Amino acid sequence: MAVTRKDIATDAAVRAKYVDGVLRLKREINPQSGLSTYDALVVWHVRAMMKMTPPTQGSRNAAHRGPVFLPWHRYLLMVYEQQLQRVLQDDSFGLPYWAWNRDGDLPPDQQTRAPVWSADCMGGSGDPVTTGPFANPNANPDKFIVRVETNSMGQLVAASRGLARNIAGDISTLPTTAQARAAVNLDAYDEPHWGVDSSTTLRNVVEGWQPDPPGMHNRVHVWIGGDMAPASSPNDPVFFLNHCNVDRLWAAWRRKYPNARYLPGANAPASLKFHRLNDVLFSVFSNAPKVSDMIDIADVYVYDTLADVL
Ligand SMILES: [Cu+2]
Repeated sequence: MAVTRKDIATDAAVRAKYVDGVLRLKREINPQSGLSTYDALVVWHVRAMMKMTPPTQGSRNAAHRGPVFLPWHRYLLMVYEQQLQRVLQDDSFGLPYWAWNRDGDLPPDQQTRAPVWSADCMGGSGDPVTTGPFANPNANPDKFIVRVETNSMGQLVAASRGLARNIAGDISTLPTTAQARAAVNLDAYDEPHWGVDSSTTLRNVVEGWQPDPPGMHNRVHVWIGGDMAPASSPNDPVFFLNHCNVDRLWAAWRRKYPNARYLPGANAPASLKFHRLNDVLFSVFSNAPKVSDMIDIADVYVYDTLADVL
């Protein structure tokens, strides 16, 4: 039975469950690594970002700046959703999304005060964040502590501090619904040179490299700032809500263009390793699926609505 993924801004029950699930995954410490189940996902994301794909496209990595951006993050979210279901003991729990495109339609000063930033949801801005369930760990009984981060070389290092955000500090507005619809309206999934060049394809535009960078997904990361900026960005639980909306755009595109194909295909050159249709997704865990396993997921989850972005 497929679960339904809902809008965190409008569903108070799913909001409370998501926060509870995050805190449970943060508390669940693996005695060998000293890291929590939640933190292991942060490590996985950093490792994927450090995994460059050979030999000439040095900027493309095993999860970003190329075609696999959407399927790889879909898999990360599916693993995360399964872990949340386990700790919540609720097989019907669907990972919520944050429809940042709807907040992006608001005047700039209202975007920072949208429901997702309320004290019973993600909380607010600051270094450390001072309101909400992930606020200042010294004053908060749940002690939401950032335990891993990346240094200036992009390498993983240990940390012990509160979560940081700098909302609307570097850029004043979120992407809009009109921009999201324009992305979903593009009929090509991706195209040569499969990177962050001038291509206006679904993947390149949704990731945020075109037409006015930073756009879409990238713009959401920059707008929130703080821990959402570096490779360790899954440290902020809002990371997954952002990516769930990104995934929703892909689902909308599949609805609009049911016959459009994922590209590149299985026979593309080895320089596109990790990004081809039959490549195994990069993972630090065993039994990772292939890109092709991420295309049809309607038996795993559905979105409550795609109408706003179609
Ligand atoms: Cu990512």
